[in-house]
Formats: sequence, C-alpha cells, structure tokens
Amino acid sequence: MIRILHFADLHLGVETYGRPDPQTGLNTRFLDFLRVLDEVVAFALNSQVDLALFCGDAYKSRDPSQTQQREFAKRLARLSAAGIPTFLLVGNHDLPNAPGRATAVDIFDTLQVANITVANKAATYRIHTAKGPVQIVALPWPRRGVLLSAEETKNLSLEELDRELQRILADILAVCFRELDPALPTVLAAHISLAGAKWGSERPALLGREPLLLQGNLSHPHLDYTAMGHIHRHQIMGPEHSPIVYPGSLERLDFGEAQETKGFCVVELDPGRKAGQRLLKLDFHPVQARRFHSIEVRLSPEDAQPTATLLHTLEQHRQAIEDAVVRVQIHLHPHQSRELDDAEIRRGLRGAYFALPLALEVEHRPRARLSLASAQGRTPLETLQEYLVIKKTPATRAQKLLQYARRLMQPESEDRPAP
Ligand SMILES: [Mn+2]
Repeated sequence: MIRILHFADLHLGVETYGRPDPQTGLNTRFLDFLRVLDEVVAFALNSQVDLALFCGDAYKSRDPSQTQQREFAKRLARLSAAGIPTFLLVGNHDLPNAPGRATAVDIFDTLQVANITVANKAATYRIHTAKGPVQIVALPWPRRGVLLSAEETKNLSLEELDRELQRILADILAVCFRELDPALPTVLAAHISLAGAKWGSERPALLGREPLLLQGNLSHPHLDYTAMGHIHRHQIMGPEHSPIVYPGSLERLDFGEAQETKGFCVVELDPGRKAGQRLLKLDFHPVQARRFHSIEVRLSPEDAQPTATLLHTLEQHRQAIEDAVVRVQIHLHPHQSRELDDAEIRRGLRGAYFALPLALEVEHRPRARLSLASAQGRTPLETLQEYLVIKKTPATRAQKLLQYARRLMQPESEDRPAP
C-alpha cells in the first residue's frame, strides 16, 4: 500500500490581521501559516507517508522574501532528510511574469535537493517511493500567453478562448497520458480550476478570464487519483473509484472561509490492483487553522443601553472569541450610535487574536443615501453624523470627525486660540 499526502495552496506571506511577533520579529500570521505546514510535515513523518504531493501556490507572491523561502525550505528539508519524496507542482502564485525567469520553487530543482521534484512543466514524472514507483502526470498552472499567441486569440470571444485553451491542454495531457505505464499507480496533479467546482471567498474577481477545464478534460482510465490545487475550498469531485480532489488551502484568508474546515488529504493506493482501481482510501485531515469568528448583533430600537447589550452578547461568545480573528457587526438605530462605547466594547473583545473595527449598520427608513428632503430640518452636524453612520465609519473615527466638524462649524471668535 502506498500512502500519499496531498496538500496545496499554502500561500506563505499572507499577513492580513497579523502583527510583528516580539520574540521572532516575524509576522504572527506568517507563523500561523508555518504552524499548519508543520502539522502537515509532522503527519508525513509520523504516519509512514510514502509521497508528499504539493499541488501548487507555495507563496503569496512570485517574489517571496528570503525569510519565507528559508522557512519553506526548512520544512521541505525535514521531509527530504526523512527520505520522503516530495513533489512540488508550480501554481500561478509561484510563476514569474516572464518565461525565462525562475519560478519561486525552481531553486530546489537547481540545487538537486534529494527527494524533491519540481514540476514546472506539463509532463509525466516517475517518482520512486519506499513502496515502489508512482507515476504522476503534472499539469502546472497553464499560462495563456505562452500557450496561445496574441495573433491566435485576437478575434476570439472569451468563450472561444476558453474552448481553445481546453483543447490545447487536453492535447498536452493526451501526450502525457500516452507515456503512462498501466502497471504503475497513477496520479494526475493539476493546478487549475474545474468547471462546477465550488469557490470559497477567494473566487477570482474575473472568473472567465482564467483557464478553466472540464472534468472530462482530466479523465483517463489509468488514473487512480487526481490531486488538484488552486481552489481554496476542500471538495471531492469525479467518480468514486478515481476522485478529483481539491484539499483546499491550509489557512484561512478571510471571513468568507470562517466555516470551512482546513486541512490536507491522505490517499492510499494498492499497487497490486488494476489501473484505475487502486484507490483504497481517501481521508481528509483537518489542521488547526486560525479561527475566524463573526458576531452579528441586532439592537432593538427600545434598547437604551446598547453597550451593555453588546457586552452581554460578547460574553456569550467568549470561547469563540478566544484566539480568533473577530468581526462584530452591529445593526442599530440612529439614536443608538451615540450611546455605543467603542472602547468598552473593545475591552469586551479581549482575548481575541485580532478584533476588526466595529461595523455599524444603521437600520432606518428605507433610504440608502442622504436626500435633500431628509437633510431638511437637521443641523449640518446631525446630517454629518447620519452620513458617517451610513458610511459605516467606525465609532471612534466618527467621533473624531464629528469633533473636527464641530470645531469647523463654530464661529471664529469662540473657542479658538489667538494666532
Ligand atoms: Mn492558484
């Protein structure tokens, strides 16, 4: 039995909601991302994994810092030293912006680090594991600009472009498939989106502008397992005997992923069985990713002590707040915004790993913006106050802006020091 650990979309270098760690000087979110990677490496070392298969996007950017590279290399070195072959597929975040430049992971290939294979081009690779050879058809992130010339695409619609790219990629895969030995366990590793896959919050703003394959483009009777990367949400597609699997990313990027379980996949193949029928087991192993917790509070219009109500609600969420990135959304009525004590509420969020500024949503008459009519009968200051509430300005900032406005609106003579 060959045990394969399949993970993807590490994105080292994402530091949103982090701060410098006083002990290491590193960003605390960077440490979060390393900690989940450590969980993956520890599992590989402790659970007789025969092959670590990484399906792309090691870093956040194509130009990772030296520190990011050092920390990634340290973990790969542990796998390498333990004799666990590691296969690194190149994702879009690892790619340089010019074909002649190195990808972010090419260095391991260049140095010929033992037990590490970098797949930066579409090909069939043969990897020797302790339990015998595995063949991997690799499809790194395809660059449209490399596969299709400007001349070929200038008159194509987006749909035609998609179809043309699918045709080219299917041709490339067909060449790789031809080299397959049906006697060996076979895995396809691809970094790309598939039609029908569910996106998490990282869904590209311009879906349709990036390469997209159909499940059919990836299918071949010899495949025992298809290891995907790119989409951050864990999901299993394709036929049961030869599934197509996104393990998802290892850490959360934002609140859109609050409910997603993060982790990696462990696959067991029986080399003794026939081609396309070797999958024995597919397990998903969750990791301890940073928790994101959202709290939504709706204040009743009669509530005269909104701060107390909020503190009470936060107390009920105490456990979930602890060590989490926390966001509090408050739906309130215009007269209540003045009663909210921002500092007091933030104290109620103690223990959070990171607390976002309070998001105030004012429930009022069905009007999204200030109209001339509504501005009538109000003082300019009241109008400004309502504007700030509509704009969801955090309470402390709103208070400061109102203070300035008050000063500006005061007559020259009052309360202003002589020049
Ligand atoms: Mn990607």
